[in-house]
Amino acid sequence: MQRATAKPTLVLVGDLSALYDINALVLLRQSSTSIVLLVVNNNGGQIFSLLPTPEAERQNLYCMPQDMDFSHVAAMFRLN
Ligand SMILES: Cc1ncc(C[n+]2csc(CCOP(=O)(O)OP(=O)(O)O)c2C)c(N)n1
Repeated sequence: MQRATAKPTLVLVGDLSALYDINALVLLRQSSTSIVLLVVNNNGGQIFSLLPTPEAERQNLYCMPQDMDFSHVAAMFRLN
C-alpha cells in the first residue's frame, strides 16, 4: 500500500503476524516515505479467541504465545 500511494504509512500488526512475516521487514529499507511499524505484542494470536476454538487447547494450539522481545528487530534489519 505504501508503494502504491507513496504516502507516509502507519502499519499495525500483531506479534504473531510480525514473527510469521519478519523477513518482509527488509522491504521497509526500500521505502520512499516514512513508515512506522507498530507491533502489538500481546503474546499470541488473540484473533483465535474470537472463533469457536476449544478452550482447553486454545492457548497451545491457536493463540500460541511465543514470548517475543522485538526490541532488537529494527537494528537487525538496519531500520530506525
Ligand atoms: C500477511 C499474513 N501473514 C500471515 C497470516 C496468517 N495469520 C493469520 S492470523 C495470524 C496470527 C494473528 O496473531 P497476531 O498477529 O498476534 O494478532 P492478534 O490476533 O493478536 O490480533 C497469522 C500469522 C496472514 N493472515 N496474513
